[in-house]
Amino acid sequence: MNINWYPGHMKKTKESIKKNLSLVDIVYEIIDARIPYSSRNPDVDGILGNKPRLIIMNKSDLADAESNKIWKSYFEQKKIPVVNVDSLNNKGLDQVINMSYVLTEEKRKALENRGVKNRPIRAMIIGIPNVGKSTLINSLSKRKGAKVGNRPGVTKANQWIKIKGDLELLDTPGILWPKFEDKEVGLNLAFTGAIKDELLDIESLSFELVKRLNLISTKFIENRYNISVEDKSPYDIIVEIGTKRGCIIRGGEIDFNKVSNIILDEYRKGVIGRITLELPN
Ligand SMILES: Nc1nc2c(ncn2[C@@H]2O[C@H](COP(=O)(O)OP(=O)(O)OP(=O)(O)O)[C@@H](O)[C@H]2O)c(=O)[nH]1
Ligand SMILES: [Mg+2]
Repeated sequence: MNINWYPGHMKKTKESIKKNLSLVDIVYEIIDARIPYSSRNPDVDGILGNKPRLIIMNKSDLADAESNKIWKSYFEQKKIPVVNVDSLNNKGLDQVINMSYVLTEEKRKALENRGVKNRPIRAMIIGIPNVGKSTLINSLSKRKGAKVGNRPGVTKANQWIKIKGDLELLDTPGILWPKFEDKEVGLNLAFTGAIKDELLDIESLSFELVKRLNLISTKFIENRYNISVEDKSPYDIIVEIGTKRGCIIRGGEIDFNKVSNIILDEYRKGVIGRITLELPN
């Protein structure tokens, strides 16, 4: 889903998230492990205030394992709790549950002191489009099951889902706007599929991706497409990949649209490799 964000829209979103914030004990801020900086909403700290928060680096399976560790310690140094998750394959979910208990200890104690016993921890997910909010909700709820239904006294529209460890999760995630000001960030979002391929046309985007991948390591393109990239421009490389993959139109010309889609698609699916696009400064 792609959303055009306008100031009015952003304000509304912020308000509705703040309203939901008052219903939960902890927030899961979900980001893309391949672009942990670019996939964070720029205003998230202000929106969350002092609410306990857990950063979920989702799609960790698509990101480089060593870079996952680097980012994890980066956030930990900033005293922001973080877990690596692959919500497509249910990896890291137990850590999410355990950390939820740890991070809400104060709140649980306060409730107990007021005589409220065994009240489930309530959580909600927030994140920019396409980071995996729905997939995470599904994988967390699969383990425990059914919807709780409308809770009396709580806004009708809010459905709660029981998840493992007697937690409850708000079934509607907060969809936040991405950063838009920075060109590099825009490219990262487009490479990973977080925004529609409209920032650049698909052909320019694949050129930029080939350039970027080769900057990280030439082995990715070389191994995947079985070609040498030495002394070749992105244009030459794409022509070679296109030829190999039979992306040819009448007259023997390269079908740049087709080959560009192949390259982008293969990066996004992780078949070119587990590649993290940015590291902490
Ligand atoms: N490899 C991998 N793919 C994932 C993971 N989580 C989500 N995906 C994929 O990422 C894409 C987007 O996932 P969604 O759960 O729809 O993302 P969303 O945040 O709900 O997206 P919007 O509702 O559009 O904002 C889907 O193709 C998922 O299969 C993950 O941990 N690993
Ligand atoms: Mg969704």
